[in-house]
Amino acid sequence: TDYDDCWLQYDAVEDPAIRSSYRTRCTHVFASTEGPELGVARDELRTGLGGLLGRDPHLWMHPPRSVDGFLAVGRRERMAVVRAAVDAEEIDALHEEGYIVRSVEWEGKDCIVVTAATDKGMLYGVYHLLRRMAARRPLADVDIVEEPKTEERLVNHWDNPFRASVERGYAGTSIFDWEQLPDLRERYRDYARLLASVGINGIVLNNVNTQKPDRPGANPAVAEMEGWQLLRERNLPKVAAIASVFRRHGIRTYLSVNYAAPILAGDLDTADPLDDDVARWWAEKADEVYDHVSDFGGFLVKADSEGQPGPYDYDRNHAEGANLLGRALEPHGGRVYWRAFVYASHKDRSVQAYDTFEPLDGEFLDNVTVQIKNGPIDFQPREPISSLFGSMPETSVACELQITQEYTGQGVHACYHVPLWKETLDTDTYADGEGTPVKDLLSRREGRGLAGVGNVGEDPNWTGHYLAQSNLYGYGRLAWNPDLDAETITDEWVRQTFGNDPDVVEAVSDILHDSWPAVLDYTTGHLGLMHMMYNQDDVLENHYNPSPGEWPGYHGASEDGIGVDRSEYAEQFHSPLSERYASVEDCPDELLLFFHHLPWDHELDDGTTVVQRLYDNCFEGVEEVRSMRDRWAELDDRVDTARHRHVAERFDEQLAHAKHWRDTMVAYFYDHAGIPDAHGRVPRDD
Ligand code: BDP
Repeated sequence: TDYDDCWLQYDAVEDPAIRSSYRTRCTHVFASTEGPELGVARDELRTGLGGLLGRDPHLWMHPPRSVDGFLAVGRRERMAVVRAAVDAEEIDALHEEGYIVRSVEWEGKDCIVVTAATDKGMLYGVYHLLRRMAARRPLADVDIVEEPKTEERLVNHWDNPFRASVERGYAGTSIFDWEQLPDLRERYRDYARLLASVGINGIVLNNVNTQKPDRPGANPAVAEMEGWQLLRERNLPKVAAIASVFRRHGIRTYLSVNYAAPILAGDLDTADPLDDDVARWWAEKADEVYDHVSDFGGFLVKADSEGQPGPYDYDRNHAEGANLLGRALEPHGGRVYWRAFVYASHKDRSVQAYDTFEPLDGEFLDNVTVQIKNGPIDFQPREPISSLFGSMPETSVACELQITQEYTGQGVHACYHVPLWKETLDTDTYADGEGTPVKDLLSRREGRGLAGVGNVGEDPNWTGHYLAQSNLYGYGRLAWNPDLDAETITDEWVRQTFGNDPDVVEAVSDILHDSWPAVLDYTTGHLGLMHMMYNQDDVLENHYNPSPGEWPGYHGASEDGIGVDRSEYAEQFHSPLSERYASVEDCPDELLLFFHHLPWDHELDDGTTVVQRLYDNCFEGVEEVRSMRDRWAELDDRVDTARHRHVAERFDEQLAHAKHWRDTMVAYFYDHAGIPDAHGRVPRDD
């Protein structure tokens, strides 16, 4: 193909001992052929083993004879070799998406068994095996029993159908060609492979902004291009075609819908959730969708937010709003993802979600999930967790993360989000006393899990920046198991993507782990400031360049100090988080100016003043980028030329842009504080 394989590179094993051990066990493959997911598994084994072993594997319909060993993929009840390796009780106890990968000696042969209770489980097991081989880990005594820790692991793709674009997509145009659909492109399959390989089990195809009233192109002449059009009968075969590809990879398809769809796509004059005609319209629409896509996942809704219609238009609350759709989907086993990102009356947006949703806890139907962004503002480089986590015990909740780098350098800067997400997931909400981290609220219950706003586009490297592939990979792995630590995920990704040269693994891992702190330093000064970036809409660079003067309400800079007093937000947390955030002394530095407005010369723990720390961090951020760039440069003979050059150029651009950020930020701070930098860097002489 003319696009990259990302982490499914399958480079040939060079070490003779490892290669021979792999060849003994995996040259011959006895794999079930039933079920579509097993077809995908066999294809992946053909490609993967072909690459890793340096020769095509032989696929058998029965256990191969006269060989030293083989790989068996199938159900226990169908294969004697699987029965020799796995007890019936083990399978019975296994989660339906779980799997077992185990070595066993069978009739004198060295075998590896991949088995599960479902075909999908076996597909995941095959990906696990290949991942392990890509990292050159031994197979001789392998014994893995794996189950996902979360049920719902979604990518929110944010495609703008018929516009060939992706909202907040920085990787070129859209891969979905809605004009040509239901004709399929090979790329859809490869996208599905990438997602399945990390355990993603749902995809919302289109953007949550299903209608863009205040954006360019939003006039009646282009209404044909609005996302809500996907619900029209004539477009459902297109959705069904995509769904057929994802289904084989264990992924259910969902759509974002417009709350006013009964008016827009139907002929009603209201979308009032308590109106019988409206309820009937949605029920019939759901029937129609399921006629085309029998395992359709459900609807995602952005309501009463940034110009999108919602229940508030009819003086109804968000439970009434969401349950209307829940009832329509319920007979088909579908689910509503209802976003908590509501914009309404509040002056400071941080308190809005809790005020809107917490009082409604217990009123949502079982098949409604409230989808909550990790933080209260909007995917900023760092935010405290949303106060809704741990405040809705009777409601299914999902955590929405941004894989795409909207506020963290877009397709140009390296910014590895896994440590950011880990921070959110590991934060203790104290909802049930100590030891109730966010990740536990998302685990092991139907309707709970993670939703990641995607970063894939038509670019040959899929994500705009080769290093940004790590964010898609890391998101999937964390969604599967939020307990994984960042280092493990990084190591897996680097080995599969750039190979096992220890120097490369170390250097790329270090670069990834240094990248978020660097971005935090030069884009925020690293004390918890929000929205320092350009916010003017309608331009591609929106949220990319510095523009601290634009929305001072979010960061509170004035002559007497900086930061915003968000004590009202702090109060929404359980104790002791609420007290910790409310106290200037106890609030962690990295969130200090999120919660407090402080004088510029307020002294931090180490004796530095606020303004001095901001200066220092902005300067430091640039040096961190320089050091990432230099480390990458040293890999020029270790990474293939095309990828090396691409990333090197991005680092040059990032360095120049980081300086621009630094200079803009420190000048802005100086203008308000009037206090020069202790090291003479601000104000500048020139
Ligand atoms: C903001 C994005 C905007 C999204 C919105 C959302 O700038 O494109 O539509 O969030 O999540 O971050 O709904």
